[in-house]
Amino acid sequence: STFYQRYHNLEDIYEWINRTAHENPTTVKAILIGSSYQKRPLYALKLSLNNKPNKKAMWIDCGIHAREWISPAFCLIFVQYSLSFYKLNSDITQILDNMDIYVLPVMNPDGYKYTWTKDRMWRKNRSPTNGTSCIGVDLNRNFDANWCTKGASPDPCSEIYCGAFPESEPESQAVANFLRSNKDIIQIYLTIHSYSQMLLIPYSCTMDEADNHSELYEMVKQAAENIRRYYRNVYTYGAGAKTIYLAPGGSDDWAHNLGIKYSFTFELQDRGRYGFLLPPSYIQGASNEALIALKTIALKVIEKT
Ligand code: 0X9
Ligand code: ZN
Repeated sequence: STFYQRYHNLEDIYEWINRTAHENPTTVKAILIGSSYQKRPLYALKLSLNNKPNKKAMWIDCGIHAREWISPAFCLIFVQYSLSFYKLNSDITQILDNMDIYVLPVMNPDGYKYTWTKDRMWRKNRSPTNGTSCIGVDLNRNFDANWCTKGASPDPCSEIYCGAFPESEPESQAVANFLRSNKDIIQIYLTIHSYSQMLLIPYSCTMDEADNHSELYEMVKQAAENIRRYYRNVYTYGAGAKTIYLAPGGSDDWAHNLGIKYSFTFELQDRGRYGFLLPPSYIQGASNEALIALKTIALKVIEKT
């Protein structure tokens, strides 16, 4: 199997980031957006395939939740695909001709490292809380979107602990700061999770519909139809709170409220047979599905603007 058909530990991913930036000096830049609780760097890759001025942008983050290994694997495949198939595949060419893409392969490096060394099923980051031995905040409950209401927990021992206050964690703060600083150019926010095969739109933090709900709904519907048509696999879709569960403090809802109107969470394969322990032989197929959904959405956004 090739490099991309395997899961990689954190050190190998850092090496890959470095190598990818160095081998593509005109099209890829590694941007340091912050660091984790344990002081590991958070590098996003900026893909900018042509010099067209005033381009819009898309943001993709992977690995918010440590045990969802298919997520960083997808980010690596996506970067590789973009660099290899620009000018060969018309969809990715059109996308990259119209927007720069920022890719954060591992948003939660401390947690990811921990899943490789200590506990494969770890979800949260690794920051401690005073007065308890329980470790970690759920970074996808730590954003400022109806923070710590129903669907999140104030208990540091919970898997869905929201943290001491919104953006209390260096990882969520780094992403929020980057998006705030670049919100005028970033049109699409995409965050990759697993598992359950869902394409989610805001809101998850309330039962309310987003202001552009029907537009977003049409996009995930078409994306799911394309996955079904090309790969014969079923993805459900819709507003997070109604499709999966109420879950406040998520990055997608927060980005939407910031003004990044096209905001999505993808939950990749599978539907529970292997769950978080998706075998490496499924990486390529799962990533192909996410890729076609991403293309469907990005092309729609480009068409509108
Ligand atoms: O609960 C989550 O954070 C996500 N599911 S997961 O199994 N990967 O943990 C769903 C996130 C949906 N979006 C928001 N809750 N904002
Ligand atoms: Zn997740």
